[in-house]
Amino acid sequence: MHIVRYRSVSDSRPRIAVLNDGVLSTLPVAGMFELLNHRVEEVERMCADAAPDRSLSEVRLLAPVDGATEVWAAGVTYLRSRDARVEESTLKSVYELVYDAERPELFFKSPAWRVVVDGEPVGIRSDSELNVPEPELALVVNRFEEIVGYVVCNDMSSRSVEGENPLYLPQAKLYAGACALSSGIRPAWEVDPSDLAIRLRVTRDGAVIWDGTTSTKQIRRPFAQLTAYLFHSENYPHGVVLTTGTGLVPDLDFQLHAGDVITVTIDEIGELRNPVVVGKEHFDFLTAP
Ligand code: DO4
Ligand code: MG
Repeated sequence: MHIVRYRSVSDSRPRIAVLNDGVLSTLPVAGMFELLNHRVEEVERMCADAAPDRSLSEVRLLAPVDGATEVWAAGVTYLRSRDARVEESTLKSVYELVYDAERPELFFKSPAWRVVVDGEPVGIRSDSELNVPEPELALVVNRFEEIVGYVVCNDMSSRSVEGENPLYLPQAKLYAGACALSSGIRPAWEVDPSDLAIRLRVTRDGAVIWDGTTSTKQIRRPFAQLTAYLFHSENYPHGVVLTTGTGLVPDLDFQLHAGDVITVTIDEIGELRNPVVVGKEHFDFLTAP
């Protein structure tokens, strides 16, 4: 089962539904933001009570966030991420220190309206030479700091901008098309996230040019520690998505190009596939009325 946002041709207003074997059961909420105002046990009850009302083939799936829900990201939570950043950066010690520190690295990634979904493009900055996808498991957290479910995230990153100076992190991480989420939220009551395979595959002109797999078991920090720091001094009245960091980073000789297709798959959670484009002009659709 997944929880999705969808739009149908007969109704311009996005709706929230449970998706089960190609059948949608619409939920009586105004948006995902309202669902994330409920306790997990209430969300579970609402999902169980929903009645099937349409087929997946009649609708378009949207990004799984809306309202004032924000996407935040944890960084350097896997050894591979620490080592890759030490390799690329002019200031290596910040990454070694944060990997071992009690306080995790957390950064703002995206408001809901900038998030792209499966099938839409992801972006590369036109002033960046070295760019990678970051395949990550993301937590969907309600206003009470409870994990409601999980989605697949691609935390697109400019290695050259971040590598030049860690203070450029917001420019390396927040730009048009940098945050992609899979459309379906896999409910927390249905899955154990402690050892899920995360796979990244990049194809160019139909041929695989990068393929790798890791497991959520390799993460250095408990999810509850990440959410505790996120909620320590801030409130998320419409809930929040927290992506938990990457355990897969290609070597420095790997470069994304326009036209590449990135596929991130997480066992039991879902799949996210996006073509790569360069430049913000490809993302006018995010601001169209
Ligand atoms: O420290 C920079 C960002 C790290 C990150 O996004 C990751 O480890 O996934
Ligand atoms: Mg990341």
